[in-house]
Amino acid sequence: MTIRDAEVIVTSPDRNFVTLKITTEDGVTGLGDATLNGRELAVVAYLSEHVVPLLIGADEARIEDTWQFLYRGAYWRRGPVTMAAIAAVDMALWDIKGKVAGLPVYQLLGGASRTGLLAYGHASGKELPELFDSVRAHLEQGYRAIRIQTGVPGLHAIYGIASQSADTGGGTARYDHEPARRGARPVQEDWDTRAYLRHLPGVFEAVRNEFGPELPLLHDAHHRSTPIQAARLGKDLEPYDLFWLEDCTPAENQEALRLVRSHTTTPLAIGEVFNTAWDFKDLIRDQLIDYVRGAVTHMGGITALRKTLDYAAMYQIKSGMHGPTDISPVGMAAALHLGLAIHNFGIQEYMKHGQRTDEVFQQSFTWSNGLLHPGDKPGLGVEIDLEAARAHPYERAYLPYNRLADGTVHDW
Ligand code: EZ4
Ligand code: CO
Repeated sequence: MTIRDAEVIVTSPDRNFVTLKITTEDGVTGLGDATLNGRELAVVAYLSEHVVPLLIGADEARIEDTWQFLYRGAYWRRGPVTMAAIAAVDMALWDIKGKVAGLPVYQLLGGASRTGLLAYGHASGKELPELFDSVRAHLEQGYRAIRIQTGVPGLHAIYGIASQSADTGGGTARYDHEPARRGARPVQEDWDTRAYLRHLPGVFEAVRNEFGPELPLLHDAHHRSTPIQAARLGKDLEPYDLFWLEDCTPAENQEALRLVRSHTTTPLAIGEVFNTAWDFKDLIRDQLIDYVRGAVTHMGGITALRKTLDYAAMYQIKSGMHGPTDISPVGMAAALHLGLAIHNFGIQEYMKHGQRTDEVFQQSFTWSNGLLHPGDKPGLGVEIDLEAARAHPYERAYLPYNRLADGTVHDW
């Protein structure tokens, strides 16, 4: 068989998604997620102009070779746009291989290492009562692990706090946070790290008092602290036994994690903005992190993230794959197949997509008793309804950004 066609599909049911659909001469189709939140059309251009022409006539069975050809052959390596494009091709080829074999992708990766994947959801609230309601709502939905984000006194709009009036497709309020907003310009939010550091430990104390010691709790610091501030945060949160503290410092300066690590035993997770194994290499080798946050969609696909996670396994470092709603149902399915197969699975981030998204993408993964499972359909188990996709054309959307009180742009 060879590849007959490759189509780049842009759709915006609840938010923008970029999907690659590869079709073989025998009519087998495979899907890959290429969504890069807020910069979607850059990946569309990379795929359409530079990758699709190379795929036509290629052998879809050669997944590793295609990955190496697209990565090394371009000369210009790494970067979120390139790696999201390669990821989409890689996922689509695994989807095809599964369909040809009549097996779900996790079987091709070695079979299930567990019965299901522990998932965490996003609880948030500006004040404690709203936060507690949000935690309760997540527990009722079956979540067994919960990320806690909260308002900070004096700050008007900050990361991770849901707008409960947001209509996300089902028409119902939701407590989790989707940061991208449609519009001509990014929304501006506020930040003050000292106010945050004073406030957050008390929030975790209140949550522990209300919900007890067992519930795994997570927190995303979203790259906002300096190394010494992050060290203090990790130390101050130790009594509340976090599952992890995520992205405590900006990702570029990896040495920062050494300083944080020397001060705290709070487990550290990092890497949702990383895009290759090399971004993780030193952090893994020096045991400066506990969880790899890379997404299949942003790390160059199943092929590349598998290698990174196998390396991490040698150091008892586990997966914590990025799974917000800007990972499409296709990217989520790829994460679930990989997570089910590897031994060093840690936890999977899981925010439910809205109803419109579920109409465009027919998914076969299941969610019960707090555990996700990719299902047993051949391939990734996701199909796209092209007519439904066409009904939701692209709309420009941006992630927000931050300014301090004096107007300085701060890390987001
Ligand atoms: O801000 O997915 O852990 N999850 C996160 C997300 C990210 C968005 C960026 O595209 O940090 O909410
Ligand atoms: Co994050």
